[in-house]
Amino acid sequence: PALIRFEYTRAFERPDPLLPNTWIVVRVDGRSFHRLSTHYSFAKPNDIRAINLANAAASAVLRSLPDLVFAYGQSDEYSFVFERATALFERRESKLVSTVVSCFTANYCFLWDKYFGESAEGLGGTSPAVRLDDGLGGGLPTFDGRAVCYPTMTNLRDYLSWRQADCHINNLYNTTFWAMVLRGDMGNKEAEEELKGSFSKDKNEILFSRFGINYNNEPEMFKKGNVVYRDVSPSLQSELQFNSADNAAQFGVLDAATPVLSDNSHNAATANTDPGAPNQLSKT
Ligand code: DGT
Ligand code: MG
Ligand code: MG
Ligand code: MG
Ligand code: MG
Repeated sequence: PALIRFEYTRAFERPDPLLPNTWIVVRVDGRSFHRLSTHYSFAKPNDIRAINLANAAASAVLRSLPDLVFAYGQSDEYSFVFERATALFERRESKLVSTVVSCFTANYCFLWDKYFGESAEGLGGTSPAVRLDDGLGGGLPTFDGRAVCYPTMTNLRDYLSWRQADCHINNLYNTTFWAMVLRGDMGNKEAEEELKGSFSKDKNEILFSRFGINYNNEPEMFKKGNVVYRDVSPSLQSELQFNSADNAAQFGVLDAATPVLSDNSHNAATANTDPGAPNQLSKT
């Protein structure tokens, strides 16, 4: 019978179990969000609607996958951390990654209207001709995903600090760049030129002296990113060094300005890492 005759094709599938006894991190990242953020007129440099939407989608992912303990998000990415001992899907990489990406994407699209509102352009709501042509898959947000295993808590914490340092550096650059362009009436090129090779203190100085902005007073969620977490054990919380003082935030979406990883991990990760000018938003 057909079942027997064709069943051999199953042997072509490759096993892909992830290393046991390690922290599995699945990071999703928006596809072409530079274009998507322009297409939907995201506020620059931070659109609070997009941040809240990503937090809500991440929260739904944690609700759907009980083995996830923690998630950290910034820009168009979110990192999901599985319990070290998880046996979900026998730790098969393709199952874990595809399930997280799919769950996040589905919720992100489903919740779009709730966060972007009726007034904003609906998701994919452009004319069919534009939709076919816009290189955005019909205007629908999509995400890629990857899994990485971290053997020690230090490695895991350093990974999160790395993503947070990325957030900090980009946000400081973008905040300064857009202040110069939108409030200082500089051209994109001109602002880019001036920021080339600049250090953190230079950007802080530009913000303060020209625009009266004290970067330290910018919203925490812009400077540090966002966390969503289950009711994890106090020991894990303290090992990860994230602030859990706000109980209302537990397993919820951190809509308000909320400290995430501790200042220690933040500073440790960013102390030597300001190479000057990542050009994230400079071409818009
Ligand atoms: P990819 O990931 O290789 O498909 O390409 P992109 O374009 O997604 O690049 P990526 O992920 O390195 O950078 C994220 C982009 O999303 C970056 O251009 C900034 C943009 N973005 C993220 N959040 C916001 C926001 O809140 N407001 C604005 N205006 N842009 C944002
Ligand atoms: Mg990318
Ligand atoms: Mg992206
Ligand atoms: Mg990204
Ligand atoms: Mg099935």
